[in-house]
Amino acid sequence: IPQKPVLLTGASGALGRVLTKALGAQGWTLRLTDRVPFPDPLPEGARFQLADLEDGPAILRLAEGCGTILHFGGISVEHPFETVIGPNIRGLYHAYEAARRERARMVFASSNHAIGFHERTELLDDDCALAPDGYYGLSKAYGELMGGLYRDKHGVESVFLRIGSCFPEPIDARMLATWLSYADLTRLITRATLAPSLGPKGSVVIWGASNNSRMTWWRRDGRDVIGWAPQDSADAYAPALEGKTSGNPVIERYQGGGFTALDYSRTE
Ligand code: NAI
Ligand code: 15L
Repeated sequence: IPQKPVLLTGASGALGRVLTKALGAQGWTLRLTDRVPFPDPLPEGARFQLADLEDGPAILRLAEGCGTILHFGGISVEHPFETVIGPNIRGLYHAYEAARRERARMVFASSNHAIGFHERTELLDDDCALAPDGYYGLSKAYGELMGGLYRDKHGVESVFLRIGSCFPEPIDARMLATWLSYADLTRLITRATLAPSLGPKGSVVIWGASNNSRMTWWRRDGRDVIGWAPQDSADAYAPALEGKTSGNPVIERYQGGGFTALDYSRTE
């Protein structure tokens, strides 16, 4: 288990609750925060504090003494620019300032939507071009760039998790490729936190998908550096889900799926 407390932002959200339960059960000392109350019983040794990510001094205080920041808080789906910018840009800056002050490692919940406008026929490595599919994806791409700045200028380590679709189970055909099980997420966060080194660069990108045979879009990443390999698979859901496509050619063309088609006005 980690030697220092671990700060988890977005603790009251779907993945925050999953991680709180799982990491708390492993005996981790968790500092939890969100702008809405934590709805579950707190694991032993965990503390929850309400805070807005836009409140920089509050985030600095929360991170005091922490060795890792699991940054899961923020807007988690596509929204107008003005809605995204506060939580996901200003809030992210506060989280990185806290990591810099504490010399803590950042584990950033990035998203496949940072690269969502790559076509499904492409096979991407971790150094592929960013191709955000909306203002939300753009905020995740900015987060990865900010992590690069804090690495190069201040030596802050980052694990950038380009999470696919992390839900209890896959629910459509796209998720036969993109699904990440909760158990694989938990193991991923454990390795991202405990890995003694992030290699010579000081940061790694990880494609956050389970061991799905339809995941033919994402290839090389830093999983060997942290010692993670997914163990679950969406394959068993294929008979039930392979017909569950959208019928929309834009959605089916791009890796980001539904987000790419929102407010889409290209005509050619
Ligand atoms: P969620 O929306 O359930 O949780 C996000 C949490 O952040 C919420 O509890 C919300 O109250 C909190 N939050 C939002 N703005 C805040 C602010 N200004 N200050 C403090 N807290 C704030 O999302 P979910 O599904 O748990 O995702 C967690 C993270 O993982 C997000 O950053 C999301 O972008 C990322 N992610 C999730 C994926 C998934 O499949 N669930 C896929 C890719 C990325
Ligand atoms: C995300 O980034 C979202 O947070 C999540 O709600 C899903 O939409 C996921 O991507 C996905 O692409 O399935």
